[in-house]
Amino acid sequence: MAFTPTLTQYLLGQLAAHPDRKDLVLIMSDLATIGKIISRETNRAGLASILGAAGSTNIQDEEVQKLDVFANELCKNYLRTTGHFCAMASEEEDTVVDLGGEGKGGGKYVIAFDPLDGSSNIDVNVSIGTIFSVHRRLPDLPTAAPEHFLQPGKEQVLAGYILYGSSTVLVFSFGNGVHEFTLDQSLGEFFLSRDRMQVPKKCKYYSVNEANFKYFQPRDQKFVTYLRDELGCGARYIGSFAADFHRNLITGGIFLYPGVDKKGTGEYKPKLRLNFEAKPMAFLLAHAGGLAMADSEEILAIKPVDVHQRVPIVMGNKEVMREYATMKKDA
Ligand code: AHM
Ligand code: MG
Repeated sequence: MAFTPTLTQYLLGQLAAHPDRKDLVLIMSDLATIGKIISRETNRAGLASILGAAGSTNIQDEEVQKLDVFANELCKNYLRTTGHFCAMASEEEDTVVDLGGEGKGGGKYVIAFDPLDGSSNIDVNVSIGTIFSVHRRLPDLPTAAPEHFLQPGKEQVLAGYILYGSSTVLVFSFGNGVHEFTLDQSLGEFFLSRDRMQVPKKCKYYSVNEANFKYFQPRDQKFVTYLRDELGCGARYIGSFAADFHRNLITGGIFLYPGVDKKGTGEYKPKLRLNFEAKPMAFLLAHAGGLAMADSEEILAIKPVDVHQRVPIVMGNKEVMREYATMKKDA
């Protein structure tokens, strides 16, 4: 019987090789525990009747689902006990949350969460995910200062997601390789399933809500047409970013959520959030040989101006992304 390393073994190996990474190793272990709890709740959500809307809206006027509330409260309350974080920002929180880590002798980091991404898919048994992004706390600022979350993505020290799909998988990077661990539910342990992930050379799929095609800028329309008609990519779109990202990371593909102008005002509005969705995925992609852009900028280079800022996203295979950059210049 062959064994692959458990997450614990992998993290202990990281600790031995990089003693300076001790805090991050402990943080990753805490995040894995959070993932196990959300995975359990997701699996029994129907039974526990916690599916459906909680009856409130978040700061972006989207309906909050009960599982979103659960996941958000869990992230907040669990991480508060660890002492590693001074603050958390969440897609589900209007303002930055003070996690009080400073008083526990630490609080050197801040974390941004999309506690349950793809929430429109909860009630229909389609994959959802938890996305996280960790930065060092900035010096000389109060614990819950928004400025901690206005750092560009290239400053992330840890990013990843937990995807609750046919299996629960954890994908993360400290900035030296992207790794996937799969949860054995019966043992409650994550096992290494893909080491040092790299986006395959071939761009197999394009993933976009094509119903929005007519509302895209001409250059985004041109790129989608190129992917479909010239590169011959197949179409795959789940509508859960973590799930769409994960598939494309494994199979090769381009994910797009460009700005849309539904009112004909000439303003192309993005949907996905820089801190909670774009930055962490761009970090993983960069360490897996891909590239993520927001219009003409690399996502990792963008310094957020607002904690809840949204950005257009085009990301995936580097060679194909280079074509996108060229198209933009010509547009
Ligand atoms: P959410 O974080 O509120 O769940 O919204 C984000 C989701 C992403 O997971 C997904 O890529 C996108 O919204 C789907 O949007 P659409 O339904 O417009 O295609
Ligand atoms: Mg969400």
